[in-house]
Amino acid sequence: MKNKEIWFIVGSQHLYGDDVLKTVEKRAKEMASFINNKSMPCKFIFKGVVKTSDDATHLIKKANYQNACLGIVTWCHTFSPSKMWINGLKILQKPWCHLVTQYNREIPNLQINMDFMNLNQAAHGDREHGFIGARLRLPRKIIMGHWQDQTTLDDLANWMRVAYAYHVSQNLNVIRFGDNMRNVAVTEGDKVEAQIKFGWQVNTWAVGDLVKEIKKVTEKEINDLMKTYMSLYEFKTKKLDLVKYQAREEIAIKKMLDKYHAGAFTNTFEDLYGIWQLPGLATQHLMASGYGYGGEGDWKVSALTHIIKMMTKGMKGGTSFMEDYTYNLVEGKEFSLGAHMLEVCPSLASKKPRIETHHLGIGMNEKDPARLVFEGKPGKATVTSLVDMGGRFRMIVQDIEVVKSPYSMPHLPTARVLWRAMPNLRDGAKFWILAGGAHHTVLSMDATPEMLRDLAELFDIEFIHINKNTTYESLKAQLDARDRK
Ligand SMILES: [Mn+2]
Repeated sequence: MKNKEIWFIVGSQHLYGDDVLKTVEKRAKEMASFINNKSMPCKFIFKGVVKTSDDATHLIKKANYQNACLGIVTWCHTFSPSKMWINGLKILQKPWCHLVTQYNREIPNLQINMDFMNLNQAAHGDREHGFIGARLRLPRKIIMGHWQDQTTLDDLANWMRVAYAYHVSQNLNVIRFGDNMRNVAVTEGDKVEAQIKFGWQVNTWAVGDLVKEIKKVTEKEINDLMKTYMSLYEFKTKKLDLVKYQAREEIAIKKMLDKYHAGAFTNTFEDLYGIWQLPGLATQHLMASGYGYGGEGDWKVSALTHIIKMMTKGMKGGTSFMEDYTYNLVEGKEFSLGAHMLEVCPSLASKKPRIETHHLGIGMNEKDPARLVFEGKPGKATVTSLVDMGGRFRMIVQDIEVVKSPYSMPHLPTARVLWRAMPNLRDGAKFWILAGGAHHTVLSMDATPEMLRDLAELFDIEFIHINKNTTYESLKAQLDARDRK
């Protein structure tokens, strides 16, 4: 992300004379360098003052074909007649952010005169620019505020992360080891449509291909990875051969992912021929390294886990594949318990995860799979689901608050996260189910609803946000409007 570029393009015109244009350029450079020095996720680079239709088209063409460029930020220091932007914006293939700002923060009471007004007219320049974005029906992020304000900078940083996530998505390969779990509906989907909308190449590899890789892993490779496990996790098992087998699986899966430039994978307990046990610890540690995972062949949630992990890279929270498991319906203590059979990412852990080995009845596990057991750290988070509605995709995001669990659950052999759903469990679960949200989600303590909404807009898919203000009527109206399409 650090090496990618966001291009800052400033709008003006020739009407005001060369002196004004020189000032505009000087200020734009100063603003770009100020923003770039604020440790943004990507480089922020001034690319020019656009004065004509040819200027705009030329720069946007360049932005389209330069791999390092993730997207453009535009701002109109003066009035920049928008007909000159049409041909350029029509061919724009990358994310666009319209930064609504102005150079000065305060109206200079004693100095303000007509010269000042002619130079500093972003307030109406940006409205002209905004109209053409609306008229062209282009997805665009609008950020408003003084360019030195922390809120403006934070908004810009988050949008850069979204632009990076969009780039990651367009280049993502997903490996499916085996098919989806038999008879399950929500993990299905149109893989051709997914490639058109998201860029994902979702393809199958035989479990036998993985078995071949598993056999090739050396003792030295396993011992090296065991050292890493020892440095990160507490060993609560004496069955080291079972932990070593997970290391062997992790190394083999990683080799295949890297060989095919894949960022995400799936498997299913129904198809483990030639493998001793379902990868548990292996999958958990791969997720901690940034790979996406989806259980039971769920390639949509796997791809989304990887994309959200990349979008929030370097942030402090954590992101994981998740599943709604069980409710606590005691009045005043209404919670959802999220977990999976084995595969929850340790980036969510409240303290050092423990490696444990336990019997797993589901699937073809010859021996007890090793897995990381921990409790999730408390804090605000989102759960996100992506479903295929037939001809179109829908992203459903719910605000949640992870809580410190009042239950120690000493016999639960999996990682677990307990949360409060918004607006409350009774309505939150009802709304989620009404919208068709899956039992598999991506839980993120870093991705905000706004980032996810902006990403959905870039993908050109439906977006539903369940939050503290959601009512049955508001949600039903949104869903009905979409289902009528
Ligand atoms: Mn599952």
